[in-house]
Amino acid sequence: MGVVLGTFSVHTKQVDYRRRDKIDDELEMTMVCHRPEGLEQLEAQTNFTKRELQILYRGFKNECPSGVVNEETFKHIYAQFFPHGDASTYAHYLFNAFDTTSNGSIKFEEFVMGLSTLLRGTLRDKLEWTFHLYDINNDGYINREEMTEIVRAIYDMMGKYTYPALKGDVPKQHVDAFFQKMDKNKNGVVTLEEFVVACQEDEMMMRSMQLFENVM
Ligand SMILES: [Ca+2]
Ligand SMILES: [Ca+2]
Repeated sequence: MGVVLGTFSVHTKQVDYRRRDKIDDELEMTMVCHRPEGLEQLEAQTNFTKRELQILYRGFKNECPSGVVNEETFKHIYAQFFPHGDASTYAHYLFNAFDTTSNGSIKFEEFVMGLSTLLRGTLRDKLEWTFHLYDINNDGYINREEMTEIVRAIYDMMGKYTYPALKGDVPKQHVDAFFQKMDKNKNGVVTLEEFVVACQEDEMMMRSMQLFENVM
């Protein structure tokens, strides 16, 4: 999660440590001008406080003055964090996972809903979110092609220079290992339940999941 959040944690620190009152005033002004719909409702729907939502909103507006994130912006932000790799494919899938209305842009509301799950959700919530990220065609199953796509995208993002040990056929080995453990009934697809069970019962798998979490 460090990546998307990196941008926002900076703003949080600024608000925490620098001229709090002045920035609070400024924040209030910003909120008056660009108040997202139903902040109270968002507070109820997420695991963030109203103040946290205000701070997140300020960061969001700084990065995306138009009030929505499009895929290009998302890719641009990701590229900065992975200068040695090609993050565009992974950013594409991640964008789709945040864009719950599938209209090609992420509103603040969608952004904080995703963030709330990934940062403050239960383990089950996080695993469900990750499952939907991997289920590219959204049919309720992760098939081998989807898993291959995602693993390859992560490897591309990390880049050959960062991880020189990663070579050509490693993604396939990784996918085979995932599938062997997750596809309990050996029918060639992984359901949400298979995914959750496999992640929870296997410490290695969980560690690997957390590795992936770090790049979200
Ligand atoms: Ca699928
Ligand atoms: Ca299965």
